[in-house]
Amino acid sequence: MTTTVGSYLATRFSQVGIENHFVVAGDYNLSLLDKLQEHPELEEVNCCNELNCSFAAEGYARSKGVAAVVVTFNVGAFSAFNGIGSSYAENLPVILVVGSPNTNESIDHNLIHHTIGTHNLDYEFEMAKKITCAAVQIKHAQDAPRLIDYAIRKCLTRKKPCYIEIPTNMATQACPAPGPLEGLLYQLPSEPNTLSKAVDAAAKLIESRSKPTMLAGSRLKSAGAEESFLTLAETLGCAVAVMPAAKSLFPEDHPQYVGVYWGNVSTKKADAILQWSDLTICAGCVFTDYSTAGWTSPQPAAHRLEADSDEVKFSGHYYGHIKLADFLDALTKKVKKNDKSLIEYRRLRPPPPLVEAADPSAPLTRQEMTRQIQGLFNSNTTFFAETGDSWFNGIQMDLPRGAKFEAEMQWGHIGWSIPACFGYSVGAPDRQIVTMVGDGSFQVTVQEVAQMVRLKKPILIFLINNYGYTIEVEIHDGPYNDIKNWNYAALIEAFNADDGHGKGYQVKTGAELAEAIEKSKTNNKGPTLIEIQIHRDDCTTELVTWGQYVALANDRPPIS
Ligand code: TPP
Repeated sequence: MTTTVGSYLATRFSQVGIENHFVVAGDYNLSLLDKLQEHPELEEVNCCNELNCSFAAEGYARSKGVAAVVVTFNVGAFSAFNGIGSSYAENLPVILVVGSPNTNESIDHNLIHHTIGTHNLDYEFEMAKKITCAAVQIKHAQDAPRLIDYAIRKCLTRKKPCYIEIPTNMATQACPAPGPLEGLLYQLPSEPNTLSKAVDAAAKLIESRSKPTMLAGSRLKSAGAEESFLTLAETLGCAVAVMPAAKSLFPEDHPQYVGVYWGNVSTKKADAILQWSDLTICAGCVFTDYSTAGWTSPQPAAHRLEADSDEVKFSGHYYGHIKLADFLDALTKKVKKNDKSLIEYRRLRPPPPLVEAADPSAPLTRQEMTRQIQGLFNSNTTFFAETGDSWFNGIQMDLPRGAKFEAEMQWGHIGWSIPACFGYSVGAPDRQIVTMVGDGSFQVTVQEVAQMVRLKKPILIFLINNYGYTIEVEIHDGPYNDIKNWNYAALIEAFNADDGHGKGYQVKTGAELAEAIEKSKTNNKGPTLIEIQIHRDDCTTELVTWGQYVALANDRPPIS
């Protein structure tokens, strides 16, 4: 049986669960886009530019587990590389497909458009190899099944992006038809002997310590180990914290939950109990300058048992080829209850802060704004927190069970949240999406609000207009942190044009914010943007503290 290269790719997309592919058209990918469109279960989603397109796919992968983005050679792909970097950093399987020049161009030694004007056209492929887990170029149609399957298999199993370059004259060429899907999804299981040795040694270590705790990291999600983590936690009965990028991966209403561990900007005194503990079982944790508040809070290595996606390590031990969920499940069967850290935490737990409603007619403050936004959350909410003070505002909010928190803390590209929440909503149309984004970030990717209007996405955007790059002000201030003010709410009318249903409101008091939120609830045919104007210096104290430590880490002189 034969098919075409384009249809082969379409079938594979559909088989792995992709229902929408994010695209920006260009002459090198048009025949491929036609082939993808022919597939009855695939729907194309157009984006305004390739940067946004790659972030939209990144967001879709957050809700659907996998995504695809299709762009054109060089001019499109170079912009998309930024979102692909994000997918790599954030452990998201995104398939980047690039339509490239006709295969005869290289043979004929021609110079062609959308290139840097050299005869060698392999440089994009070489660049892609550095930021994906698999990069392939399809130069002969007969090779397409092997190369496409190789790239997608790697992408799915490693939870990292891949790159597939398809020349413009290749999409319509005949190639063998796709084989069974199982061949694409097959993964090597944990190595049983190593698993058993790792679990024995880990159980012994836990038994030897008197006050263990647990810490969830962001890779818990990509490893599909959230349930296993929860079961181990309930068996141990100890205090459980999450890292900032892992917020919502452990239920916040759970009696063992002790808050977000983020060094000296932790919530609910999670830092006090983790530092008191003599062993923390870290699952899927990523320790960086940001997540350790400028290296001020790493726990001593002797107090850590680190279990990652496919390895386990702790003092004097290293075990590879072990899946995180397998390790946690097997460990659950070996450990005994030890709730000392939880009992101690209950002694030092701070009382919940009493946040009272502000005077409705007073100028709006950050605190009043977060109080009102918190009131919107339910078990169906996904909250997007953009890089900036939105991280700290978001981290401090309490999420009901089922609510999800999304942030891009490893890559940290300002502007990510707007296209990412759009892509996420395409993948999860029934979730209530609430996004908090600063004015500086919003200016980077604002165009994608137009796609929310086009697809009638009822996304609620809180745009925090504090007149500048406040997070940068706290890290290292200068005139470069000032930005041009915009009438953000008015932009929605421009995006609506003749047929849109987006709404934009500008609010300066608590009463105005409450009214705008109420109005947003009646708008289910498009996005609602609420521009919240607050004072330039009205930010979280945590941002200031964290900013100072990160600045100190950045400014360390070279070691001579
Ligand atoms: N460029 C990119 C693409 N990403 C970045 N993270 C930066 C620059 C550096 N940066 C980090 S935060 C930030 C900048 C410029 C400012 C964010 O400002 P805003 O969105 O207004 O949020 P606020 O700090 O005011 O909460």
